[in-house]
Amino acid sequence: MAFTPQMPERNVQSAPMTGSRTYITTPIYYVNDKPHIGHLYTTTLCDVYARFFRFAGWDVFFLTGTDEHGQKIEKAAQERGITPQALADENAAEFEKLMTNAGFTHDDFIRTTQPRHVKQVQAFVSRLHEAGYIYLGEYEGWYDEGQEEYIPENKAKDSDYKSTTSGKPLIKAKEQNFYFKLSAFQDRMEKLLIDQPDFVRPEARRNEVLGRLREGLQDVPMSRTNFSWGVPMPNDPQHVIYVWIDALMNYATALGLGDHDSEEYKSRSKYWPATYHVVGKEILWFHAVIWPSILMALELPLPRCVYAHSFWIREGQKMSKSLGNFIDLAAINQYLDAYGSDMWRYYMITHGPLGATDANFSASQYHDVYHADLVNTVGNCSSRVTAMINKYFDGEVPTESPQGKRMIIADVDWPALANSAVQDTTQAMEKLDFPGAMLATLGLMRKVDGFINHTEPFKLAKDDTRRDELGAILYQCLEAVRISSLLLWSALPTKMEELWVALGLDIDPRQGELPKLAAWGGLQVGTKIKKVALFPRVDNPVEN
Ligand code: ME8
Repeated sequence: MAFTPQMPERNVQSAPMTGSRTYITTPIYYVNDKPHIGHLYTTTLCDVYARFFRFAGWDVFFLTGTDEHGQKIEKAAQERGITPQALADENAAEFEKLMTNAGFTHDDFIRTTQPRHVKQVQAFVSRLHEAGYIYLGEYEGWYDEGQEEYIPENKAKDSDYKSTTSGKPLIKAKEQNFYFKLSAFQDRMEKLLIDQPDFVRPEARRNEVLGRLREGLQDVPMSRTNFSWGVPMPNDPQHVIYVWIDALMNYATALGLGDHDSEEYKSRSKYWPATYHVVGKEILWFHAVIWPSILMALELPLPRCVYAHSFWIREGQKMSKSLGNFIDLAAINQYLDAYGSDMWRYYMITHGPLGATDANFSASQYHDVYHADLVNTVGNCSSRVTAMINKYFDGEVPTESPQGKRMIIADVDWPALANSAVQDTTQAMEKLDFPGAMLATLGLMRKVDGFINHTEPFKLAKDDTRRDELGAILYQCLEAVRISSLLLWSALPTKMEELWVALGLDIDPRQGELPKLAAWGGLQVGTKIKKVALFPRVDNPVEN
């Protein structure tokens, strides 16, 4: 057994939020499968967050990519009679194309077969070895082939010796491996989860991890010898590094943390530690326990939060290849064609499995949410206001301060309302509470609707003596719509940009000026605007 080095206490704490620099990651996706809703889902969550905070002026780094080593890839390539690298190149290109077509704004797309990654993984493993965290041993136990995961006896028994992911029987594995001394981190891991309750979110997931931690950590095999498609162990190339260890390190290698001479290190190491690793619940253990332990062993700071969402399911059933009920790209395209790409993003972030329970993907719910939130709220509110300004003021933005002083109508303090929508949306976004963020913004638009119904500008328009009042009402409505559109942009980029054009606004979100732009009064009096119709009604839900 290797010795148990003592780690300095400081490494137990992950870094606090910086408030102005943030690093968010998706899992890196396996290249043996075709992309599907799950991949798009996690990446959409990260994209909305990344866009919002770039626009808010933060220094953001958003990473996604592909996981290309391991037995599964080797097998899939053999079945097709091609090399694993050829299979990886082909499918990684498909993932990358999808990410680009979906308009995702990742700053890098990492592939684990890239030399930059391989080199750093070997450097990290050498460091772990030198620090005494790796030793040679014999593994005899259960193995989930599909997940490429070693399963402890008690967990295997609980699942009736079947994979909890694929349902396939676990296999008995006996092999000589290098082990990572995970057991050395028992106390520090428990302390981390207790001292920093937000280290794993949502709360229910944290409790699961803590429960399993308390059963005791066992050392884990970290190399394999029965196949060769992987990163060779630096000290013994007969072994390849276990795909999960290789994959987890992507979050650090993309920033060059394993190679201080690299360009990546110079320009990107400032982003470490990650603010969020966003993952699906099935891979939480790797991210919440194995990865932090590796980081502690490497004396690197820990991420601030591992966010493990649940699954999209269909008609109450898990989506799986065997059931053939995956929402695949063909199905997704039907939704995109019928409702547009912004609605896809909106549905993902507001009705997805962000919390501890799975979310049912439903065509009828999709249809209803589109009409309630986008057609009847965002669309209706913007078209009502722009139409009235066109009708009553020839499309020229009127003033809210006809006598040089802002008119207060119906006792509504619009600057305060808008300011709290900005604060509430930002705070919710920071917590990855996307439904909360959308509720705060749509709340502002709903107030505009209520204000119109209450003040009845269409009646005032008939009275020439009340033009000042009419102008002030419409200015306030349009200004609230403008501020809402800034807050909605990260979720609905296409339509909000369309709205900005109609409002004569020249906005480049990459300039990071959201806080300045969101201040009340930014709308210029006299600007020529056009009437908008952003979200057309759709007759019937998609059938599939
Ligand atoms: O696990 N609902 O890759 P993977 C929501 N390579 N999200 C889902 C989903 C569903 N039904 N199905 C999949 C791997 N996902 C490893 C990760 S990271 C260092 C290595 C999403 O291609 C979710 O984010 O199987 C999940 O964690 C991920 O896809 C798994 O992708």
